[in-house]
Amino acid sequence: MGGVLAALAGLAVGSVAAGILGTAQTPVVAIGSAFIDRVPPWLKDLAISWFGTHDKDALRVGILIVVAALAAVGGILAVRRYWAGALITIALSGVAVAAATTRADSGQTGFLPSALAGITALIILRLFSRRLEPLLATINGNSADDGVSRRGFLQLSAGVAIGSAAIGALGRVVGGNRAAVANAREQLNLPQPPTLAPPAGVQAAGAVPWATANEDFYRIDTALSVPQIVPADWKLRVHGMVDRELNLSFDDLLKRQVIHKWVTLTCVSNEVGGDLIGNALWSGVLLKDLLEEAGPAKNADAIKSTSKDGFTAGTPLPTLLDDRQAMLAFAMNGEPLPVEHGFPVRIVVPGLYGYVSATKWLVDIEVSRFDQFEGYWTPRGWSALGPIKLSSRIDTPLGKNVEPGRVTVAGVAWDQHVGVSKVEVRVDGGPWQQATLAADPSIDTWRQWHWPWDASRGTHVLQVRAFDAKGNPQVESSAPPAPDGATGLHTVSVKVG
Ligand SMILES: Nc1nc2c(c(=O)[nH]1)N[C@H]1C(S)=C(S)[C@@H](COP(=O)(O)O)O[C@H]1N2
Ligand SMILES: [Mo]
Repeated sequence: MGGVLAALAGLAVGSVAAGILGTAQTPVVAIGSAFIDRVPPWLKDLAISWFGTHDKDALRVGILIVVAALAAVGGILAVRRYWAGALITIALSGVAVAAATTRADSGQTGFLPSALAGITALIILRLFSRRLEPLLATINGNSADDGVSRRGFLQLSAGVAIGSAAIGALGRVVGGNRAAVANAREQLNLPQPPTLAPPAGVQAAGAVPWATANEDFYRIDTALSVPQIVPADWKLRVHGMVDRELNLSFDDLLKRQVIHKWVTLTCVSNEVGGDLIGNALWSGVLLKDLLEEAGPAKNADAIKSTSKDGFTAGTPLPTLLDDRQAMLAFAMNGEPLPVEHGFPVRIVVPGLYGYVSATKWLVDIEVSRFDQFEGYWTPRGWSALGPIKLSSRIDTPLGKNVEPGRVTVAGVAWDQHVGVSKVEVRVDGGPWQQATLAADPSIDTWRQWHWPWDASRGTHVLQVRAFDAKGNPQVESSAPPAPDGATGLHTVSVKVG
């Protein structure tokens, strides 16, 4: 109890210190971020499949439970031997300090919140063990004032609990960066796309809409605490193997020619049939223009883009210079980028998985060569290059009670920057039947499809496959997401009647 309260007080002080210093490195964030940087890919995939996009909440809770358990042990030890409890406290905060100093975004003061948390916990643990000494003596029959010392222990507990809560509340106030960013985002007046209207799509009940709303857009990143950047403070440096280094402010960006383009983003971790994919109207400036202004060296073949929190992606230079209109995006569906989706500026490259291209909270672009660096995920077991694979998904009818008769089967198929030419569906392993494709503004988005099914009573297996623009069918053999994207046919079982 004393140990847990000491840890709580320490964590509260750590959060306030982080707020005051303007660093994201609270002790929990420091440990969590360092943990995320080191987890093996299979564990990351497991976390995503168990907790979906709540994987980070799960990690936070997990860390708190482990810290509380260790702190409780420390508290129990400290009753007999203060130094034994103190050792656990020092070890815990030591881990947090070490974690904080290894983070790219921690700056020079990133370790301070964790250090202060440790010192606070040590002091409070000492107070508890002082209070408990007389109490122990009473239990052992050496003293008579047990009422007094018991009261003293409870008073101290209440005091520490209330103090921690108050400090925690204060932490929320001084952590005002979040509010400042939210406010600046509200105030932004960005160039609007001519129309937000998506092309007429498939209207079947249960069909996933062609355009994904910002609130529904999947989120994947390594950021335990979302980087908070005020546009006025945003700077982008374009450097490396270039003729001229560029330094751009957010205003500089807005002065350039703005483009608006529908692009379907996909995560390499998306399982067959998964939902780590979304389609949005992005607004921003062409990377091609910027890079040509900087003048990439003839022998450069990649850019290394870096986020505020140290994530990096390696993207092939040709995909940024060809006609696919790779961009520095600042708006999503007519709104400034949501903070979790990279505010104020991110990269969007049609045709490449997010991990090799879609850097959020972008701050740096280095023109380079693939033999000179590795993006964040490459040394973690993922392929250096990440072109999106042709795939398709059934969205309806799923897990519903289906009546016999005419049923609309519908879904999406995608092969960004190649294009989808045909989608087929089959029932119970029977002949493949051609589905109808919805209109499509370009080859850089997914395509909706639908197929009328005369469903008979019983349990049936539906499968879908797509063909690319050149007529190549989707790969049917099953492969997991690692190292370069899942393959296989989406197969669902439907109960009719
Ligand atoms: N800064 C940063 N950018 C990032 C990532 C990240 O971890 N950090 N993850 C990438 C991955 S793996 C994907 S799939 C996309 C997801 O973008 P979204 O969260 O906006 O859907 O962002 C990419 N950009
Ligand atoms: Mo991803």
